[in-house]
Amino acid sequence: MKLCVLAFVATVVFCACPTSWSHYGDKCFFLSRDNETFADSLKLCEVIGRQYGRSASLATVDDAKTQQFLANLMIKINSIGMYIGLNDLVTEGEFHWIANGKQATYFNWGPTQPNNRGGNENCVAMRVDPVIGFNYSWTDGPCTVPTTYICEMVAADIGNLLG
Ligand SMILES: *[C@@H]1O[C@H](CO)[C@@H](O)[C@H](O)[C@H]1NC(C)=O
Ligand SMILES: *[C@@H]1O[C@H](CO)[C@@H](O)[C@H](O)[C@H]1NC(C)=O
Ligand SMILES: [Ca+2]
Repeated sequence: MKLCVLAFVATVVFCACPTSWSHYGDKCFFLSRDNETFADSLKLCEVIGRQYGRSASLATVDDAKTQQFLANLMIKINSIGMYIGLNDLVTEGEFHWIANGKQATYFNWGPTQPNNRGGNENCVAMRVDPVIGFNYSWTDGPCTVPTTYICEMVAADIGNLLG
């Protein structure tokens, strides 16, 4: 659902989220088409956010409803893998959300994940691979593998615009 306010005087439409972003809760989400490393994904989210004067990051998926919302967006574009903002780059096995620094409490790991394979898997993606049981569930992978990614930023407060 797109939440917009039409200001008749100026005939300008203010939307909670820009075109091509999806509104959920108090956030806007964007699914990339380009494949980037985890670090470049984060940088590009930040760059895109600045273009809207907002602070953007890689997506925080901290409950089952957000997981479901993002899975449904991935279905629409036939995506089979996207970085989210979860990583254990600082301390092995301790997963933090990059947007707010908080340690994760909700997880949706796929089978045998996270396994830190080769001692080198610190960045998390939502993955689809029915053969091995991944249904938008999470895998830790090497941060250098280029993958599409999901950005988030705060939705504009339409309530404030209305006064
Ligand atoms: C991104 O990677 C996927 C999987 O390897 C590939 O199918 C897709 O074409 C790539 N997208 C772009 C824009 O290069
Ligand atoms: C896979 O996930 C999607 C999105 O959450 C859901 O609609 C579908 O029922 C799931 N499929 C299986 C086999 O669990
Ligand atoms: Ca790891």
